Amino acid sequence: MKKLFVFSLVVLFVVSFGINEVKASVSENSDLNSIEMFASKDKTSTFKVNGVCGMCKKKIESTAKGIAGVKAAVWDKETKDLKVTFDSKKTSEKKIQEAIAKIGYNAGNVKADKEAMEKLPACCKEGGKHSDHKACD
Ligand SMILES: [Cu+2]
Repeated sequence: MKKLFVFSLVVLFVVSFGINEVKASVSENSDLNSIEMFASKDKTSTFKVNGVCGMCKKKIESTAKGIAGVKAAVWDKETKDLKVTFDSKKTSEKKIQEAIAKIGYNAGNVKADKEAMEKLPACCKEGGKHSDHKACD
């Protein structure tokens, strides 16, 4: 009789532990994550940014990534294409372009802020050459 009691305790323990584990894995994988993924609308768009060198690349990419909602930003020095992935509920292509224009580059149809452009190293200005400035690669 005692054996049966112990046995049933063990069974009870295993069963309740098992249930907890199932609960834990349900809440981990979860509705919350999938709801969020469902709610966020990721968009990818590509537009031209008239940077010149590797330094421009860093600035352009970090400016884009600094905007809330931007998930990825890659600028190609050769093609001048900036490819951005962003949550369209948090930001927009236009906002990203305006932020980049503010640091001195033409972005898509948004023209560079003139003052910021004047402050760029010579090599980073439109038509600049890498050899114009040692800091530029
Ligand atoms: Cu540059």
